[in-house]
Amino acid sequence: MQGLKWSLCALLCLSIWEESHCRSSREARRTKEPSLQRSKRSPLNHDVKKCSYTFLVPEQRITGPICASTKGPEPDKDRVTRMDIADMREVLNKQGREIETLQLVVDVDGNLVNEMKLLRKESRNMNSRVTQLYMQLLHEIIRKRDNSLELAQLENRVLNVTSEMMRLASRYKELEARYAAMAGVVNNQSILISQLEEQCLRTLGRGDLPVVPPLVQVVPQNIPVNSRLTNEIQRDNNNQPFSRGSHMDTPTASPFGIDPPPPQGTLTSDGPFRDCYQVRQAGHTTSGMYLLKADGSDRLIQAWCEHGLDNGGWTVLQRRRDGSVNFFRNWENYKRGFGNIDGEHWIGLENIYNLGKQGDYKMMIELEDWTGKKVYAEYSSFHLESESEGYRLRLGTYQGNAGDSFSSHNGKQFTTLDRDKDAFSGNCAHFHKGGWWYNACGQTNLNGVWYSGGVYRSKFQDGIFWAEYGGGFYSLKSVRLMIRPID
Ligand SMILES: [Ca+2]
Repeated sequence: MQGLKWSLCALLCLSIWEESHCRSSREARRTKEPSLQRSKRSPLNHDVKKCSYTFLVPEQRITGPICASTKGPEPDKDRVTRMDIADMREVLNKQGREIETLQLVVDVDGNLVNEMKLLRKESRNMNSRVTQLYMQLLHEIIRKRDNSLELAQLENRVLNVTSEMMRLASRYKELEARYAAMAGVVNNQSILISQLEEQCLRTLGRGDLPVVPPLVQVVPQNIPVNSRLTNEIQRDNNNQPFSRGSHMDTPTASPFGIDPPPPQGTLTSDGPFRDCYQVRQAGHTTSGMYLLKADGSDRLIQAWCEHGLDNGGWTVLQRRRDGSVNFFRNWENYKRGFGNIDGEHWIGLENIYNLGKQGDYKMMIELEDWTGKKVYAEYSSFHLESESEGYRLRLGTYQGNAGDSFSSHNGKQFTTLDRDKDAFSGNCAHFHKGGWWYNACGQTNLNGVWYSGGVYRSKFQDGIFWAEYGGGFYSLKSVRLMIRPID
């Protein structure tokens, strides 16, 4: 309460002093007197000065005893200051150490910050990489979906092609059946015509003519399809068989191997060899003409060695391919051989006999129809008996895809126009226009007349036929008879 009264008093005195000071200032400005008058006027405000003894009087004589009542002497002051300085130094040192510690912390924190920055940068890189991988994954998914679509389209196309193939196959079978029926009609008509011709001759009183051999009536299921049937069926055999060079069709490639057109004069300086198998063993791999000499024979043989078929080593005994050589010949010709070794030829019965008696041989007969298809008939063994036995045929068992039309000739002697050794009352060579191991007369006539186009029209079955493959009125395009030692 006492303090409050002192405070109020002090405020009152302060306001009075301020008012009087301001009034004296205004008076001073009004009177424009020097500041000396103000110092003279100060005794007039003595009552006010008594109230404000503590702070407001500027004279030095009042201040000492009143305001310094709590302060100590100066020597004490100096001693405390030195202690304070020591304390301060200690504090400063402490603070310095703390600053160093803080600096270390700051450095560590800076490293942490840098590390954090690096981690953030790495994180950003990882994010971009993840995004990139995600895009790649999306692309891959899209691509796979496209591939699966493409695959489905291809499958559809394959299915369509397959159904189309099946449709064509069934159509082909229909055509084959129709062709077989037509070929049967042709065969029957030929037989009927022959019978009618015979009846006519008898009616005309010429019944003393020789009996005609029975015609082959085999019409196999797989008749070679021939697009030229309608043209060739009307051809007469008298116009066809021996016109050299008029039917030089190039044979198609053999399904068994390479069959190039043989060059002339490929006879090697080696040899002679006992057979083409020995030629092959001597290292010759090119098909061509080679000189042979069978064991126990002084006779040199020019032969065609086939090395492009079934490992090679085949000695070709006979070849037909273009009708360039006449095969309607006598005994002596068939005994010695004729034709061109690099084309159509017959190697000779005596040569076949000499070759065959050297060892155990097998026979391969290769047939080609007019569509270029090749089939074969193989016989497990083959040799001929001597001329005194009429070069009797000795065959083993059949295997192949041409059908067996040769076994019925097994054990038969060779017949030519001038030497009839067949089982028929007449001469089969006369009717079939060739030389062969005729029976009465037989299921095959590979030395017959070379007709162009396949199915032919003839009074007798004199074409190059193989009854099990095409029937008696289908003349094959090319034929080869070959032998090789049994493996
Ligand atoms: Ca006879």
